[in-house]
Amino acid sequence: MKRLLILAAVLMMLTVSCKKSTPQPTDDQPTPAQSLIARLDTLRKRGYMYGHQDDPFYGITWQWEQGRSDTYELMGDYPAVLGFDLGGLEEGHDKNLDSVPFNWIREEAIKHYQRGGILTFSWHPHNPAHPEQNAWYVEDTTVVGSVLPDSVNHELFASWMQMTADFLKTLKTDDGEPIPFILRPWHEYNGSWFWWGQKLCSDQEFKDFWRMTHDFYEAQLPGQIVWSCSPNLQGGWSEEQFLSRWPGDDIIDLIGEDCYQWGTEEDFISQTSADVEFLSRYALQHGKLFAITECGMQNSPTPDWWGRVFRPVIERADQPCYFLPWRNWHADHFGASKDASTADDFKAYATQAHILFLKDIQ
Ligand code: BMA
Repeated sequence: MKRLLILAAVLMMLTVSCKKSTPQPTDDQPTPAQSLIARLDTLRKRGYMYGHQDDPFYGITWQWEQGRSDTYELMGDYPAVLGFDLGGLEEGHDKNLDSVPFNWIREEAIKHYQRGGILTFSWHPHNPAHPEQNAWYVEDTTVVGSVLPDSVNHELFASWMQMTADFLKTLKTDDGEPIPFILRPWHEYNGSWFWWGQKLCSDQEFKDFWRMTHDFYEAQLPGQIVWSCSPNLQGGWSEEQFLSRWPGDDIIDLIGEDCYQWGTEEDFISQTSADVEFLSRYALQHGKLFAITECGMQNSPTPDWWGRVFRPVIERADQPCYFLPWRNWHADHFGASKDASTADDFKAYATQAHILFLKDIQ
């Protein structure tokens, strides 16, 4: 009898310890998106990361060569954040608007996540009221209104969102876990070069459009998306101006600044500094993250641009998470590369400022 009791006690202990070592999912387990937000929040206290659009597909002097990366060839490491664009999925194309095959995007995105990297997606869909025209077709100011629920182009636009959602659903680990990512739709909305831009819709239409987008994807990919809202360089915001098109604290996780130097260095420095101070402060006060979600200088004619012009600007921000130079497409290159005149300066800046690359966040 005594032996039996001991056996029963041992069995009970084993059952308890088995339960302990296999955590059961509970309602308060964070979603993949919440885990990514927490990770970004932890990382920004250590420094800011380097991101790059289309890094695995082409560089300044090469295109479509598997295994290459301008970032790796200059820095000996990959970007911490990789950016990809979904434009073209809505047309059922195999390649995006920049000729990158979607299957290859999926492959690189999954690979990057599995090696510890962070992903961000943008989407430049065609104009839904003029589907043969691209995202830059701005001759019609009724387009945003026309895709809202019950409006004439809603069904078509919902089918476009569905096609992109179906692609994003294929971002899974080998174990079938959904991969979290940052989604940055309707960016640069304070400019008027996209069909969702400032002069192309009313404040209310824009905010309704954002909320519709958010609610659609959250229903399709619940808890998988970190939402980024990124105005273009404004040159100083008033709170009233900013809030007039702010989609809402309840649906945005990360505020971005898209900022290129097209004009003079002085203007870039003063205007971008004013923006990042305002936006990063708003972000901190409202429990949001902040990043420079697109940036660069076309053709990089100024060899010390990164260290001398860009660095003081990003360092005016309160706890930026990352900066993401745009794609290294021919002469339109914006990011780090050994083939750019900015190579040495970028390397010195990245090293001195302890910018975080992939290995730093793994
Ligand atoms: C723009 C340019 C375009 C490109 C688009 C989406 O800034 O680089 O050539 O098609 O982004 O990547």
